[in-house]
Amino acid sequence: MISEVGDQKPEVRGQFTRRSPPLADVGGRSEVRLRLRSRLTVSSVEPSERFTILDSLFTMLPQAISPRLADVLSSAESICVLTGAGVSAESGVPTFRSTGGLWEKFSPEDLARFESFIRNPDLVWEWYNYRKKILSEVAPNEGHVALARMQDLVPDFTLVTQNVDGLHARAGSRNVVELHGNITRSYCIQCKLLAGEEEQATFERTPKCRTCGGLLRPDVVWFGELLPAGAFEKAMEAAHRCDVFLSVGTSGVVYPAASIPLAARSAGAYVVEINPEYTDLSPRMNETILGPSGKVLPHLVTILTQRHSHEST
Ligand code: BJW
Repeated sequence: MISEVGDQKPEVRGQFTRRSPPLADVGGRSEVRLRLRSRLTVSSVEPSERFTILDSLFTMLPQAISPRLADVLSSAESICVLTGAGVSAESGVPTFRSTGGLWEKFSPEDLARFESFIRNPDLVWEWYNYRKKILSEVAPNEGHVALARMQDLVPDFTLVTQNVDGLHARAGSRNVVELHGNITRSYCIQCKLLAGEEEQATFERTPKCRTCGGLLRPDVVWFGELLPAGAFEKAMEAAHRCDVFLSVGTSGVVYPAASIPLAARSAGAYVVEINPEYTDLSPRMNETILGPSGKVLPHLVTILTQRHSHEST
């Protein structure tokens, strides 16, 4: 847990405790769960530095992976992962709702709705261009890379993301199910034609469709809009057939994406959340690993790799 206190000098106090999380067990399985929680007080620390602190602490803690999780991973035939903005945080991409997140500066009501786009398309494009600029300057982190490696270590692997940043594909993940679209694409609100990158390159004002002159909009899903055809269905199918489900770096407040881990749990999967903080979903997980995904996910890959090498000998 991190808290910022006024404008004092940077100060870090770290302490690890094994404690019971504020969890109510849901579903049929009863687990004895040990959680390793890092308790930190960080004053006047920039967001990028906060990760460094959590990173360095978590590096020391492979034992934060519970024996139960190691066990289910060792025999899992099918794994499904849902990621959110937190998985890209260690790359330097701001999340939406955390302190210093995107919504702090820009209200979602102003920017992530079709009506708002119609009211002020220039403002919305300015926001997306700001985010595209950040993306052009960052690279996938160890969490993205770990998930890309995972796809080759289990017979059936599905990566579902709410992120529009394309970092999973850049890390080498294949067939990523993108629930909320992709920021690199845009389409015409009139004739619906997808536009090329060069049409979006006129960043001063809202770009226009070459074919019909209509306004181009980012190919992302705003509030009140339907998810891309087939994406949610594909995610739910994977959630229903998986043995292990990982919910990584999402606050779990946006639906229908947040219902996917819950569906996996109802269908009998072992559902694990990876996040430095507890979320709305935490009480309904089998376990929550409190830590940054860039440090936790490589530990899971190590377990899967060991199993893989056993199988191939
Ligand atoms: C780390 C970390 C580290 C930090 N490692 N972790 C059912 C119930 C209630 C409401 C609804 C419902 N069904 C539909 C709704 C309405 C609405 C909704 O959910 N509203 C809620 C806010 C209440 N949903 C919709 O409108 C959806 N459409 C829909 O349902 O269509 C059917 C329909 C049609 C017509 C009428 C009614 C229904 C569409 C939702 C679209 C969401 N779009 C956005 C913008 C996308 C484009 C863009 O990027 O610009 O998607 S909003 C934004 O939130 C974005 C994200 O994908 C999404 C989720 O955010 P995420 O990823 O969880 O990020 P954060 O910031 O919230 O959390 C980051 C987490 O990372 C934190 O927990 C950190 O602790 C953690 N973290 N560092 C790991 N290093």
